[in-house]
Amino acid sequence: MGKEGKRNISVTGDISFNELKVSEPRPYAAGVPAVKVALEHMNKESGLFRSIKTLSRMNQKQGFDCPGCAWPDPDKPSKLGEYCENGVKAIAEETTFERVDREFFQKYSVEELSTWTDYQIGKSGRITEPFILKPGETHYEPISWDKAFETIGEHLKTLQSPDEAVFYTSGRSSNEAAFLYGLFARAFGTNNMPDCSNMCHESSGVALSETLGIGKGSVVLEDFEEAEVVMVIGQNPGTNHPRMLTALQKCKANGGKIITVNPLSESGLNRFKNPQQLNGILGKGTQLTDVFLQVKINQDVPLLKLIMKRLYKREKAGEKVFDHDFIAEKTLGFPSFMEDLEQYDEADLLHQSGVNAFDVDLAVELLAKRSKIIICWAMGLTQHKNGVDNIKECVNLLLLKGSIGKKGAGTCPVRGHSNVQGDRSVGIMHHVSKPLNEALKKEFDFDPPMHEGLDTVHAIQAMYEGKAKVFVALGGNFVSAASDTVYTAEALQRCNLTVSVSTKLNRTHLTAGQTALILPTLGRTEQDGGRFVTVENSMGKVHQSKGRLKPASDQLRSEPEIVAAIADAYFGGESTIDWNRLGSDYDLVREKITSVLKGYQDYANRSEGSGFYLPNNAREADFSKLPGGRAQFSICGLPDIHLKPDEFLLMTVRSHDQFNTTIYGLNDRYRGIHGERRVVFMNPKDMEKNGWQAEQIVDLVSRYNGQERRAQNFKLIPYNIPSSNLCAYFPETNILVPIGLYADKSQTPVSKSIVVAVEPV
Ligand SMILES: Nc1nc2c(c(=O)[nH]1)N[C@H]1C(S)=C(S)[C@@H](COP(=O)(O)OP(=O)(O)OC[C@H]3O[C@@H](n4cnc5c(=O)[nH]c(N)nc54)[C@H](O)[C@@H]3O)O[C@H]1N2
Ligand SMILES: Nc1nc2c(c(=O)[nH]1)N[C@H]1C(S)=C(S)[C@@H](COP(=O)(O)OP(=O)(O)OC[C@H]3O[C@@H](n4cnc5c(=O)[nH]c(N)nc54)[C@H](O)[C@@H]3O)O[C@H]1N2
Ligand SMILES: [Mo]
Repeated sequence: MGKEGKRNISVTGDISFNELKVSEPRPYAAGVPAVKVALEHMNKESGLFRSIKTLSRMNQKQGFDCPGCAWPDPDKPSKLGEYCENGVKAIAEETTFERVDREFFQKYSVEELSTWTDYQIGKSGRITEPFILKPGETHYEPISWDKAFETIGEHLKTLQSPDEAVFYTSGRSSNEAAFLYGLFARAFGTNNMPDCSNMCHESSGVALSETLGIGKGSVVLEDFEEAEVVMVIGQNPGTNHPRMLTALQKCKANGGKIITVNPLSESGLNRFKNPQQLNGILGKGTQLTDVFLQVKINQDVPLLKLIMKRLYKREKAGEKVFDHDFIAEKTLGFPSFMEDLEQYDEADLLHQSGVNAFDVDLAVELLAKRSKIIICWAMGLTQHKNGVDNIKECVNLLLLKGSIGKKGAGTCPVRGHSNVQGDRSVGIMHHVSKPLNEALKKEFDFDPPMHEGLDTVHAIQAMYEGKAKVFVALGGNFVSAASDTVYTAEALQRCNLTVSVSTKLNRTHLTAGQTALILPTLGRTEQDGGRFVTVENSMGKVHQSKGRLKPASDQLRSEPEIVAAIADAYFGGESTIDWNRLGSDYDLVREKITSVLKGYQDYANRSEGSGFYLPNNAREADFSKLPGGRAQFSICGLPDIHLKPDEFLLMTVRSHDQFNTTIYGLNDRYRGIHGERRVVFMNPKDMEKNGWQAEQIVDLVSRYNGQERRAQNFKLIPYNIPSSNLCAYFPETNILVPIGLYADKSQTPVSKSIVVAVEPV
């Protein structure tokens, strides 16, 4: 323990090296190795018999929703079970035999645990009962559920204003838990509801709402079978949404073409060997990408402008390239958009994008002749200063081609967490929604707060400045996921109380407030007293999820129960809402959701089986709520990135062996990295120019606004990446992302464009 009773917590853990082995990147994704690796993970964590039983229920009707990504399930799932290697790893993590129990916390202090790597922390297992870390104490100790809720209630009551509390949500919570949580925050009196979307697809939400009138994508899974062209921009589905490869494979089988835009040639977008097909196991698999545009980091806007200019050139030459009927009937702003586009110089755009002119022509050729176009994207577009513009530029292209609101075409922001979209739909947001507030008032008879709350970045700043004092997290690992790790850790440690509703131990439990509580909850795979919950996938379909396994401990409570008990402890019976009943009766929660929100009628019945779609105006090409009743063209400027000669632009990505801050293992098989995470990918010419060697040890240093931030100990890996660009894994590099640097309008930290210097040690 340090001076003044402050705990001496490491925010990075051990940064020494393991045993790095480098091989050539894989030429294909999945195939037999995927099956093998998946089964190894399951067997190691939770035994083979239990694994097979679990997997057979995953993503099936009557089964549970995979706790991995939000990619939708087909209506007719495979008899083998509908899952991928990384879904299996997610299950293995949750069903592990390891336990974080009384003995564990007696043995290890929080200071000692903080010196472990994230990998070691995560592997310590499932939390078995509620624990408290008291002011000045070094070890967590058990606490009863009642006492834990009482402690939270007391802290909340001592606040000067409800806005001194922050209620964070990660995207694994069910609709039922999230609805209750949002209801409680508002009844308590604040809109301080930052959520993981703020760091994820917020830029998509903002851009799509402003241009198409809905913050979600417009396509459904079947659209991939009809699409003539799918563009995959800034996304690595082979690792992060492996089941999407099956959809791309179907698209190709029907004659569709795939254009990939990425600084890296990701294996998953090259050749795909579907492990659920004989040809995938024995044969060569399917070549997915037809045209690969190796764009420089954050140069997608110049590239898209170049593509649109070249399409326009063909249009002017007499070809029918644009959909003029659609443009005239359904859109606003076309003339000024074209006028703006005219002013850019093609050679400049080409140079800035870093892409080969020949490849651009190939892409233009594919796009010119086809109109059923889907654009898919993820973090490669959203996590930049101009993240919102990146997406608006994609929308511009789709509008020119009339590729919205018809079969086989549309927007496809590929969501991250399995229920991140559902949490938003049922009310987790820091913005004020007037219709929602009015409906809540009518249904529950209280006045929801009408002022904006704090998003992730601003919640951290408020905690740092002492303006927010209680932090509650429904899932997630806030300190490791958010930007500027040292600053964020300090912000949390300045709180009077931090509360984590969690399945497994993580670093946020260690960067604790003066008092900290860990409330252990059920995972997706686990039985919840015969009840089911509901979730919404990336394409807006709501369906049931029901766990089947015996819970990791008989002391675990469900998220809705925990949220309701916190509310009850705070209100002490003086509320217009019957919290205890809502916490136990999920049907009642669903009835309330139906009364308060549109699109959930006959909720429980319709969510059975493959579920039901929520209303989606863009899918219907209905833009009546937008200015002029039309979809909007947007004028987007070029990205404002200017590197000095010794500077690089760093993107922070996921390895093949992690789910966000949960580290499954130390390999990134597709990129040829084994046994180590502290690596940074660099163009061989940049290495040569600086006289640096492969596997040389360097620090990455950000000097944003004259303030130094340093990530120590990385090994340089020569890699096929554009010059002056770098790539390393998150969360090890979050320490470099300045808290004050985030996307315009969406406030998403710029995790994909961090200006750094590379310093050999
Ligand atoms: N197994 C597994 N599945 C996951 C997750 C996980 O951690 N593990 N995380 C889940 C979550 S929450 C999310 S949000 C998604 C994330 O899914 P992705 O967005 O696919 O995840 P990232 O690893 O961040 O990959 C970003 C991709 O964008 C590229 N990229 C980076 N910068 C740029 C750029 O400026 N332009 C372009 N065109 N490309 C760029 C990178 O090279 C990389 O291929 O996955 C979800 N699914
Ligand atoms: N540098 C950098 N930073 C990033 C990103 C990036 O690309 N680069 N990506 C960002 C993105 S896209 C996202 S979404 C965020 C993710 O941010 P978070 O959602 O906050 O982080 P996760 O790592 O997904 O959270 C993992 C923890 O969730 C808990 N957990 C798991 N399952 C459950 C459950 O069923 N219930 C409950 N209550 N808890 C559970 C476990 O305790 C586990 O330790 O990170 C962001 N941070
Ligand atoms: Mo995400």
